[in-house]
Amino acid sequence: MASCRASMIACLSLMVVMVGLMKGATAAEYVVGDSLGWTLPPNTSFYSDWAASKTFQLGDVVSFNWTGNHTMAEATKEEYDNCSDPGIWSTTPVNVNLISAGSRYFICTVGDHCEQGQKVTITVGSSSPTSAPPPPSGAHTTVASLLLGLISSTLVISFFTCM
Ligand SMILES: [Cu+2]
Repeated sequence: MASCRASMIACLSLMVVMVGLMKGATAAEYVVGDSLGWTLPPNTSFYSDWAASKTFQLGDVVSFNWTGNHTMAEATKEEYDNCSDPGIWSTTPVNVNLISAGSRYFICTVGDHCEQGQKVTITVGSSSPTSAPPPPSGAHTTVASLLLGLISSTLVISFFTCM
């Protein structure tokens, strides 16, 4: 049954392509502070402005990179607001995977860096009314998921037909 095998191979290749498309559509990597990186900012609103200019989605990665004497610590909202040291911090570079919705708080624990604005809130799936509408990649992913489901069921059917 050569034609049977050929159609199965075609389905499998399509699946691989679809999975690749879905990954491409969902995952984005953001470097905190862009070219400035994670350091003492020029003003206290620098990192909140930076975060406000992005739309973070589930599956995205936020990357903290720096040189010199800094740390990156994930804090509670209270620790973030008061610039108090959570006690556990990381050294450069740190990649944070955004695997859940909601807000996460990051600060530098060195000296008064946090007070000077080296702190950032990353919010995934913001429900705030000022947030921008979701980018078309969301719809793209939904279509990809539907197609993937269709292709995999075709594959299963052709598999049993071939037997
Ligand atoms: Cu610092």
